[in-house]
Amino acid sequence: MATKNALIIVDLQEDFCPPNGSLAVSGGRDIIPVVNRLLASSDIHLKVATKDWHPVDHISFAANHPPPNNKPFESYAEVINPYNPSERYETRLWPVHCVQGTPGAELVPEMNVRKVDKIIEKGQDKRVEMYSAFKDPFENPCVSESALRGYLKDNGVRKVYVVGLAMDYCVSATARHAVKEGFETYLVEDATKAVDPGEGWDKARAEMDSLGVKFISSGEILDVE
Ligand code: VGL
Ligand code: ZN
Repeated sequence: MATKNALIIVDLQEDFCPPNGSLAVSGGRDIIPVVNRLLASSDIHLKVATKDWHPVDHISFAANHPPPNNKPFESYAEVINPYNPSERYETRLWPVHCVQGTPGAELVPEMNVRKVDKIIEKGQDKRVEMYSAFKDPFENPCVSESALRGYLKDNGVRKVYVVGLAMDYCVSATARHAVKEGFETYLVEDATKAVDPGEGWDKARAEMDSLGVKFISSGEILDVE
């Protein structure tokens, strides 16, 4: 049997999209038609959508930190791994976004969700940021792991196409993680947008490249049909 592949649609949710998203990524809505074409492709065997799914007291929300270092997009906070207190890192603070059960956490309604085989939630543990849709942090001791790795492995997937929002945060972390987990990993460049489209895009692309993520356009995938 030919190698099984999967589409991973990262966080294509209202809060990451204009016009009303609290953490709207510029052009975020424009990728939806491209994602729908990929969802319709019979050359992609398994389709997964992830949802950023935070409790209201999540550590990544600027509003949950004391002033003056609590400005969304600008401030950073120190995060301590609860299982390994010597492991500390700076993490960027965001507007309140994708709170469980709120309209901002909904998948965008234009996406053809009937073609999605599995929805995977991430970022539920208030103590850690979770950009990667696999787990966080990557190295053990892990604080938060989603069902993604098991779902892909159980279904015999070897190759993944990563799309969604935002390219320089959750998409990049998910693609890098996928490589580490042994998947042949492609970023579909016309099906993603960055929070910081200039420098942020370039830096994330270089990071993914150095770890072995490959780059492709949706046309190259859909052409083979
Ligand atoms: C994301 C910032 C905070 C993302 C999630 O989906 O890229 N970015 N939470
Ligand atoms: Zn988030």
